Amino acid sequence: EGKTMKDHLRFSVVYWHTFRGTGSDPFGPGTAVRPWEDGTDSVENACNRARVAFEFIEKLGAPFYAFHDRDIAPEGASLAETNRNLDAVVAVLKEEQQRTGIKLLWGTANMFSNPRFMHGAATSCNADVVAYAGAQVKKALEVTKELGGENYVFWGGREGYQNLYNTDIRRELDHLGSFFHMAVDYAKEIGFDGPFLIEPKPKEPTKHQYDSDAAACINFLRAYELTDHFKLNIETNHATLAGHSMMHELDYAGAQDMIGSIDANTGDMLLGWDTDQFPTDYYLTSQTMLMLLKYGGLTTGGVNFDAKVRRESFEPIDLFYAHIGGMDAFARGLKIAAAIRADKALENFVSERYASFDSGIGQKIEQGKTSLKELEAYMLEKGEADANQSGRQEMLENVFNRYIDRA
Ligand code: GLO
Ligand code: NI
Ligand code: NI
Ligand code: NI
Repeated sequence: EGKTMKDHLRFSVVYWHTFRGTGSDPFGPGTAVRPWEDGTDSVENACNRARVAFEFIEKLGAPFYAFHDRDIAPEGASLAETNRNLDAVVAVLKEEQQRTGIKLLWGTANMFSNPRFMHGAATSCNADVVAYAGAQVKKALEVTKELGGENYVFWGGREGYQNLYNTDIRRELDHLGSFFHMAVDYAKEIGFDGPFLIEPKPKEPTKHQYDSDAAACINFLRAYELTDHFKLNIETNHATLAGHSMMHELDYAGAQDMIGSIDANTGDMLLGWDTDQFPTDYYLTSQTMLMLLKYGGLTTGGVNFDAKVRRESFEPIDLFYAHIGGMDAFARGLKIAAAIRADKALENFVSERYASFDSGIGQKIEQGKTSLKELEAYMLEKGEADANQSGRQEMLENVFNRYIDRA
């Protein structure tokens, strides 16, 4: 398709797990060895961390990175001070981007860690929290624009509910819809023209997240007339938490032209939460790349490693091993997916399987040019023998295995 492997594998390193991750888990505090931290939450430390981050990304050879506003700079005593802190670190990031050529895949606002967001951000029951969230997104958009970010992401954070007895869903969804419209308007005003991406995720941190999966997000975007400005950022571990596969989420979104970018990681069959492990499974990376290729590949999006190393093995060198393992798994997955596509193996299954739509009544159905009356007349006249059998199904998993073995 005239694209190189690099065009398809726009790898991106996340600031939060990689440079801010402490190795903590629900049962204990951090264990990570982080020589770049001086133990303070100062702007100076943040600027130094930014330089170390770029040294890491540069050595890794990844073309992109992604951050939340609060990953890169400490919060101050007031919004104004917080914004000044951000500006100071952004100046360093900008220098480092220019020095290395590394680019910002996307920026986003962390509207879930600070206790003020306990009941959500745009869907909070407190209007002042919604206002604060608005101010935060305004600044995060400015910073993303300043750094040439190619997309801007909204993961729902705490946009959801714990309890229906005290929640007005209709109002909260309306607030979220108008919040996104304000973001679209402001992006236009400052000339930020990258796509906005919603990142679907169910179950955490609220019991029910409004953006639970691709289908829920797409429905929301249509209902609030936002589809011109938004696509999705699809994360593997979120797909599985929603009871789907990554392949399902990508295919469902792709069929509606809604794939924007991916957060690449993997869940663990034995663990029930967003464990954010680095992807190493060729089946998974092949299936992911197969779906991305099917829908034309990534354009502004990337393969963003929203992943962390496990608690028991967190030294700086592990960050290299983990990313390199993930990159290799995706490169191999891309080769396998490309081989499957070159053979048109799956397309052939699909065209054979739907052959009855190529002519006659099938064509009419496909083109929406028939009616229930006509379908009944057709059936009565033809007889239902063909309707009583739907043909042999191939063992497709076996087909997939053939390519995994070959590549
Ligand atoms: C959490 C999400 C989160 C987002 C990030 C950017 O489970 O994966 O890390 O990717 O906030 O939107
Ligand atoms: Ni993510
Ligand atoms: Ni996640
Ligand atoms: Ni995650």
